[in-house]
Amino acid sequence: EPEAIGPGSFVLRGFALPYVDEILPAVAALERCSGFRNMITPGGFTMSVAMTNCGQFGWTTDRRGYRYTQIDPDTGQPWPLMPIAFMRLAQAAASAAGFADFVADACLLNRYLPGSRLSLHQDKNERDFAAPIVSVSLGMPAVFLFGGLDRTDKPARIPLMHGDVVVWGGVDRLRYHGVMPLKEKPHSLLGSQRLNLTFRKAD
Ligand code: MD5
Ligand code: FE
Repeated sequence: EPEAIGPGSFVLRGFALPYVDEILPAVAALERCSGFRNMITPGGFTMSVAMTNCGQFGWTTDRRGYRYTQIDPDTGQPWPLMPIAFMRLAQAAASAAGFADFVADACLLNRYLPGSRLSLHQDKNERDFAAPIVSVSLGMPAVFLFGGLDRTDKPARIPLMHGDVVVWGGVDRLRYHGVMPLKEKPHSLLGSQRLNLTFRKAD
């Protein structure tokens, strides 16, 4: 029962729930190698969302710009391997939304605390926009802002809850989007945080 929110975008409510017991220990393990950090934007602002990555490529930002790297700049080591359960979840969700054979080579992990937000932006550092992006929401609920291809298009507000998965593809892949400041409504399993896993084909 994928719920279409755009011509190429689908919400799969609760799709990640059967994976949560595998995902949380895997996040705990990978963050011991590459910890969550608040990255700096090219404009000099510290992001309120804390990020890390796993997989062959990881998304980073600093004063020099946004890019994908194979090495974690904080450790000088490769990003942690993508856990098998992550790969299975991303592929199954993409397939349920009609995107066959999705193989992610990058997983960005976003940790939101109360007040953390993501301002309107496009995801365009990937080489190939034909592949979808699969996004998994865990923990506290958030209001997702789903805009248009023009920054000034008024965004729709989409509530995303623990276990929800969104697949963004086709003509929606380059739409502006963001996340409203996180409200504190503690989650039974994750406490006062929201964790978002974003699977991409970066290369
Ligand atoms: C989040 N993260 O909830 C979101 C989920 C990011 C980011 O936006 O860049 O880390 S991914 C949402 C997304 C990806 C690609 C396209 C669109 C939305 N879209 O067309 O709306 O932390
Ligand atoms: Fe994004």
